[in-house]
Amino acid sequence: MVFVSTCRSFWDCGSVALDDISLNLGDCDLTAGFLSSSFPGHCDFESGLCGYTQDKRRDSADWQRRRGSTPTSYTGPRGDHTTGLGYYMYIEASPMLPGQSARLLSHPVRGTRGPQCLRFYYHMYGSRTGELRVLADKDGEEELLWQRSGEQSIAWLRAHVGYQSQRQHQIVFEATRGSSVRSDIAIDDIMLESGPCPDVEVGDTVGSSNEIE
Ligand SMILES: [Ca+2]
Ligand SMILES: [Ca+2]
Repeated sequence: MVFVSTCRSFWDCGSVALDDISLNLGDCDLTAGFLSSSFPGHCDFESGLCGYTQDKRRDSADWQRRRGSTPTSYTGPRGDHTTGLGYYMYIEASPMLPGQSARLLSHPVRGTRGPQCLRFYYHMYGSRTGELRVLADKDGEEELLWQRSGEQSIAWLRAHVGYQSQRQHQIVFEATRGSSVRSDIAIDDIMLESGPCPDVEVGDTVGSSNEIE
């Protein structure tokens, strides 16, 4: 780690100071295990599903919790997002048929008048990757909040989803298998907060709602 201070010019060289630097393994927002117990809206899947549940009625498969790579080559992550060594949730495409989906449901979330921000990391790598959708289920009435289709990256990508719901709702992660077994789709480090999504940091090269980690 190198801190570099550069003078703008020979005549314009003010003072620069640094203080209280700390360096931790893992994502800046998240420290594995710690935040999941103290923030109910956050789940890193390290010690379980944090209250997320499988949909048993409106899909044909379940999400699986796993660490390390998925069993199929050329699809799925090599490790989780939190630390690289932890757990994530994913759909295993091999036993599923094309077009079949698995849905993961959050706790009921209270409605608010103001904006809410859902942040999570997703992994969609594989030549025939299907689709990942995020919905807000309000008593069976579903609103599409976010979606991606097809192969996105070999890396974990970040999603910021700002939305508003005055009614109680559940967040639904719905992954649909693509046309081949190379269609594993994974998610990790979900965070749900009240208030608008924070501005994306300087240096984001992919877009306002999508950042390579
Ligand atoms: Ca994790
Ligand atoms: Ca299911």
